[in-house]
Amino acid sequence: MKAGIVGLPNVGKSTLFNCLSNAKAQSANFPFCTIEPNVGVVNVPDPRLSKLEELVNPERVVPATVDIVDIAGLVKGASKGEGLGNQFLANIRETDAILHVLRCFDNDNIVHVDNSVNPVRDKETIDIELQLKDLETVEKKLEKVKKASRTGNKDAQKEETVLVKIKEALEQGISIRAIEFSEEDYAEFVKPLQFITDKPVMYVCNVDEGAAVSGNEYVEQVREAVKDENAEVLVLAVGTEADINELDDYEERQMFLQDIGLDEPGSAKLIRAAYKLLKQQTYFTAGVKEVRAWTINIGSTAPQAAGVIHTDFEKGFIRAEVIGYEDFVKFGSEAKVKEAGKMGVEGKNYIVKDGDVMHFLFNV
Ligand SMILES: Nc1nc2c(ncn2[C@@H]2O[C@H](COP(=O)(O)OP(=O)(O)OP(=O)(O)O)[C@@H](O)[C@H]2O)c(=O)[nH]1
Ligand SMILES: [Mg+2]
Repeated sequence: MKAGIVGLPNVGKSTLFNCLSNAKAQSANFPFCTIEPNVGVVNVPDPRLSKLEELVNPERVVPATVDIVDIAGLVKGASKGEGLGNQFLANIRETDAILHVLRCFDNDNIVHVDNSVNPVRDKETIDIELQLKDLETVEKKLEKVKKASRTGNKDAQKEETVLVKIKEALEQGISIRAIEFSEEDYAEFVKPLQFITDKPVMYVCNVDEGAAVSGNEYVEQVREAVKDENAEVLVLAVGTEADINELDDYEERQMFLQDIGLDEPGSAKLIRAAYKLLKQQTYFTAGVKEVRAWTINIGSTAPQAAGVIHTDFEKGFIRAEVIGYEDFVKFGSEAKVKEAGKMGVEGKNYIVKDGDVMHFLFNV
């Protein structure tokens, strides 16, 4: 699972990527600086992990990670090959969620491809290109389905109805994620087409230092424009955070953050939000050798969770010993939780909860 950073050229996507990842992407003040996507494996900051470390005192601690991809900027006409065109659209299609970066800062020295700062217009420009690309996909599919549907094929007729609904919505500038489908229709006809505007989205407003805490007028405009989308809007002073990141010393970085009014980097919030957007959650293993955060899809069963550690754990799954994170902290150790009778023993149908501390028993 990976989240892609998407937006107009020169709005700060690669600068943001560099705040998140140790893999350094090239960033510069000219449009289309990025061509090939930059991929980074980013640690997910999780205060629970530090707490478990404190309690267990393990040899090492391994955080959860999320993959973030920095993608080339896109411009009006991209769906028809303008700018870097179709190539970057393919890069977006390969992601599972979109982090849409909007320029919300004034600065005459930083080129804006449309010559003025207007995040709502910019968002629409991007949306339209993505919608046009999806329109192309749905029209191609519709052509095939119509042939089958004319011969009286019932399934094809059902599919045609769904595809027409999608086509009409896209033509009105509505993204596919906003359309309602029945569960079966969605699974059978919509999901396999991997539409770009069906991917979950989050907006990242790139502001200047002074607006890092409470945003600015541009951010308000964005909030107003997306209020019906049920999408998160995150405010981040990308340029400032990139500068802070350059500092080697942790204390010094904290001091700078406090100076601009933050207790943790906005990029940490963004990583956690991206993780959630990808519908990922964490369970922990807490042994003296290693305290570790493991990533699973929300809704995973205990055997599926075990399978993330090793496929044998899933195949040979017998049962799981489960301690809720809050209980682990409250009682302070696995032994004390057991003593208090708060450790669960769960079978193969158990749905893992976020923060569960787990121990698997299995056959090989
Ligand atoms: N003042 C200011 N400049 C910024 C900020 N974020 C990025 N920049 C500058 O804007 C320019 C473009 O940043 P990039 O991160 O390369 O932009 P991009 O979106 O990756 O651009 P493309 O790869 O060309 O699509 C660089 O000169 C950055 O230093 C910001 O928050 N404030
Ligand atoms: Mg870039």
